[in-house]
Amino acid sequence: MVSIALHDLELMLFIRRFEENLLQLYAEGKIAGTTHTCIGQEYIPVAMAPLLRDDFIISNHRGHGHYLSHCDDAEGLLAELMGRQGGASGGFGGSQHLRRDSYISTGIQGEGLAVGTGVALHFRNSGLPRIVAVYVGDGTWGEGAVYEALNMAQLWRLPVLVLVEHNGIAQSTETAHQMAGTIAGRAAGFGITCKEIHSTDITAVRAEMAADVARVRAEHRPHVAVFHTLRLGPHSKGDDSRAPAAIARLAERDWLRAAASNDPATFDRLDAKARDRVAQVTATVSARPLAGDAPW
Ligand SMILES: Cc1ncc(C[n+]2csc(CCOP(=O)(O)OP(=O)(O)O)c2C)c(N)n1
Repeated sequence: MVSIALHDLELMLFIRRFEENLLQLYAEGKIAGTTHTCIGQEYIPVAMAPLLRDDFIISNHRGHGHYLSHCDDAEGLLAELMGRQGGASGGFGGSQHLRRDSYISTGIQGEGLAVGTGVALHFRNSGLPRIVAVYVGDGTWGEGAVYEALNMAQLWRLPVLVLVEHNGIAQSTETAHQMAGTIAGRAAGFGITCKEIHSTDITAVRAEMAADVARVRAEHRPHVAVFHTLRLGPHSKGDDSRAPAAIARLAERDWLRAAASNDPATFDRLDAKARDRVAQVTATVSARPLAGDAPW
């Protein structure tokens, strides 16, 4: 039995239906470029967003759920993806490059941690009580920039919270085939604390994270949280290299299944609401003019 606040379930369902709709729009040729959906992982940013309201968020290539959770700007996101006016990055950044006042994303693996360490240095030097939360995948721990950033963050006592969405696969390579040791062990090499979170119950995840976020803020030091999660969609649009049976096994742990069986009536009501909102956002954005020529 899981207990999910209605607003959390509503947002998680909205992200799920929003991204399913994106895959459909790609299939229909209404979106160009690329997209990486976070289907199965939605509960992580929805759990984190209320803990990080006044902080700085750095996202990655799989960032729609992060953006919708932290920025609440579905029209800006879809307009960005469809190259329409009102897009988060003026219609020129696309899926992987979104920008708001205290939010940026990058498709370059590892870049987020390097940039985030610099932003955290600024916060510390300015005496601001803000922290930087950086979302990374487990496969990104193969990038050297991650270790340079962790080293400086720990040495300089910077408030960097690393949120690792450990879905066990990077594009088509299983983590077990490319990672020696563990993320926790690597963090420990720098003297950085690390917590592993196995639950997909949003309420439990948020409760687990609250004290760690407060400590990063109060003590000015980095911390790594590893969310053992599941990627249920393809890496990008239609490039899933896994056997259907393996994906079906993963889907048994989908938070959505637990929520649906927990309280079917509430689930159906909120799911219908999410689907309606997606249809409405799509209609609004589709009617907008194209963003126009790039300014460069
Ligand atoms: C520096 C760099 N190298 C390669 C890529 C191509 N690429 C995009 S996503 C990805 C896999 C990322 O895996 P992981 O960090 O585990 O995140 P996930 O996709 O599982 O969320 C790769 C290799 C890239 N974006 N940046």
